[in-house]
Amino acid sequence: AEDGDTRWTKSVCRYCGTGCGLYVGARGDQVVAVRGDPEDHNAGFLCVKGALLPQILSAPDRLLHPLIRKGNGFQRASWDEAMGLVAAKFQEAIQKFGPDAVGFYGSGQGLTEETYAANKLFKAGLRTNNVDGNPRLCMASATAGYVGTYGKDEPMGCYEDLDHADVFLIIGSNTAEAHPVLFRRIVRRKEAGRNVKVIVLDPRRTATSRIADLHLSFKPGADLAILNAMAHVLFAEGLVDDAFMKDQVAFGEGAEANKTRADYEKSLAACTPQAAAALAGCNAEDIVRAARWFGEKGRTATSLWCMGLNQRTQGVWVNQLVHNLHLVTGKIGVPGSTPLSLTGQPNACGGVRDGGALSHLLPYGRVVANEKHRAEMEKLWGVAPGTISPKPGLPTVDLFRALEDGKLKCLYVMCTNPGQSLPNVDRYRKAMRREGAFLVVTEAFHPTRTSELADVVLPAALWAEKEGVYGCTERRYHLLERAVAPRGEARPDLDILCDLAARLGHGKLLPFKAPAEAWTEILETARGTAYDFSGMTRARLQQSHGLLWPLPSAGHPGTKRRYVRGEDPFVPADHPLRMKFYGRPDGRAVVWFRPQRDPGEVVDAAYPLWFTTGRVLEHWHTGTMTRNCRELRHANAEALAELHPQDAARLGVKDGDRVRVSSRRGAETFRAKVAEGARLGVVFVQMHDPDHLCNRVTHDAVDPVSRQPEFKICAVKLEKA
Ligand code: MGD
Ligand code: SF4
Repeated sequence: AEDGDTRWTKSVCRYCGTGCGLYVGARGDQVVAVRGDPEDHNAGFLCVKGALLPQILSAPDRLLHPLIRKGNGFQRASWDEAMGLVAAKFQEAIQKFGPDAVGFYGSGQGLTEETYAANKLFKAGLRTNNVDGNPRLCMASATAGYVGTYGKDEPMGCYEDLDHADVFLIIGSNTAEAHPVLFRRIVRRKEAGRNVKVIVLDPRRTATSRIADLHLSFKPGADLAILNAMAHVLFAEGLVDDAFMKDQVAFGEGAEANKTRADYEKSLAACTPQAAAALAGCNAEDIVRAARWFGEKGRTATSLWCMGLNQRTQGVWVNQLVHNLHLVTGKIGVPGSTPLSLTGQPNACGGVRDGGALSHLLPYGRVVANEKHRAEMEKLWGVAPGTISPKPGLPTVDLFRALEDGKLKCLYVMCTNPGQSLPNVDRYRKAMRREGAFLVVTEAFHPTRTSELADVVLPAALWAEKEGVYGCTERRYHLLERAVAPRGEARPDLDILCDLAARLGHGKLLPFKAPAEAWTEILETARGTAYDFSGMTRARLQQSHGLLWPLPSAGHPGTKRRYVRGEDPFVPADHPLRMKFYGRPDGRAVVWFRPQRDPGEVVDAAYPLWFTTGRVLEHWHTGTMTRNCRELRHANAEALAELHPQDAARLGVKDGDRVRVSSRRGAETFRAKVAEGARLGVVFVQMHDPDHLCNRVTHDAVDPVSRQPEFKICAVKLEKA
């Protein structure tokens, strides 16, 4: 639409997994404004990051042409020269060492078409499953939690559930800062004055806990005990739904869902609130109160969680313990009652999880290890039977360890900044610069903490400079339309991948002249799966303000609540029960007994403080974009080490002092912030500052199932620097 000299195109915010719809206003080749889409789920609202998006496109450190490393610096190169070098290196590595000598590391911020193309090129063309991405650092535990409990990934609920919830259980999520527009919706619900209760489980007092009716602070890692104790209270006080459990739920322990309700109750017997409180350093009465509010009959309950649960060596288990609360109370699949994992990134769901762009996955619920799934994808991708390797590839931390030990020779990094965002980052920064390793980075900015390590840096078109699909937390897919031309010589990642495919002799696999052509192919790969959105044509996406799958035919309106009779097209209208968990063969969801376990590292005499990391309102991830916005940079300039006043007094540290935080892996210096909200014994640092890398300190231990690293917990000491 035109408005004076300003053209408005429909798009989505570049940042968090809330996925706010917006319009981009451009004049000539400049984006001059954004405004929230009043017809989208965000009702026209944007947070401060979204509102300041226009500044990032014209930032002074935009990369405008390809670069090739020369010694310790870089030289400008032509696209042909740079792509020729990349293709030659990849070809040489595959010829000499086989397909698994190369890999791809992508992002929950790439467009769906881009991630799809990379996945197809590497798995069906180059024949390696070494395709992983930053959703491994972000949502892998949520994914494995859903798959273990319901048989399929992705939440069953939707944002509208927030408008109907009587109780919010917010655990391991600082929603107010990380998902501000969703937080606004929770606040609005609370202010509507229907005795809405907000329970926040978080070791720190945060901007989110400010609205809590009950803030339960606890020792990092002790939340498994608390959630089991809540389940204990629900059974002890008869706050469970017997009929729902009898008809819709199975019980399990370990890997098998072969237990009974009686077995489960027996396992819970020792999980008393008193035992949990003693372990967690909180009040037993608070656990009881939280369980009573959650379980109260006739009231709805929604739980929300994010990295505080996912970035853990017990990430999958603790996810499943949240699902348990909903399944034993039957508070699921009705407006206002749902477990809803908040997604970190704007397209971790749509592009990577749904699109199957992790090392063990294939598109739309298929897995590498399943012969039938491989055969289906080989047919859809038009490659010979047996082309896709049956061996799952390397998940993120292992991928970078393979770069370290020389097994991986070439890595293509797209739309992510692992030189800052990996845990124990100095180890992997060294691996990226190892003699003999070849690192390609496609980036919109330079230098970043990864591009500075690369052999070739390729300039990528950014956000409104290209077109494609994003899929956010609630299974809502949106089309982002191109508003302006890319800066300088930058190209959309899809173009770059198609160019690379052609140079590697796989042009036929990626013949796409435009993203819409890739989308048409993607619809076919989703058809007939539990993700089916084959009715979501480009034209419908253009006309809509986001559509929720399943959406299996052109006329289908989309699905707000999955697995629910009368809403989900895959649950027969005459199904005798109100829900059908069709992801599992018996149609039942599983309540898993998962006992408390310690995190990967615990405090001791040498490293007596807990260390935890996360996001702040003003910044996005590694800061490449938001630190290019003047107002955001000024509002929150630098990562500070936040600590409790008593810890500060004991260590002789005052506000603003320089302190050195060290763990068994590495150390970094920060200025101290003595914060009332900090928990005694816990230090918090934001992850966004490229000049103060908290990941020098974090732990690269991973969850045994999801392989997601434990960014949220490790042991440190703190001294005045
Ligand atoms: P981003 O800053 O999002 O961080 O970490 P990263 O993904 O590494 O990196 C995206 C990069 O893509 C930016 O450098 C940006 O400039 C570039 N870019 C933007 N648009 C485009 C594009 O269209 N194409 C290309 N090619 N590049 C583009 C995030 C990661 O960090 C994640 S997902 C999580 S959940 C983890 N969280 C976390 C934490 O909580 N604590 C600590 N300590 N570390 C963490 N690391 C993880
Ligand atoms: Fe963007 Fe998230 Fe803010 Fe919405 S809440 S405007 S998606 S950063």
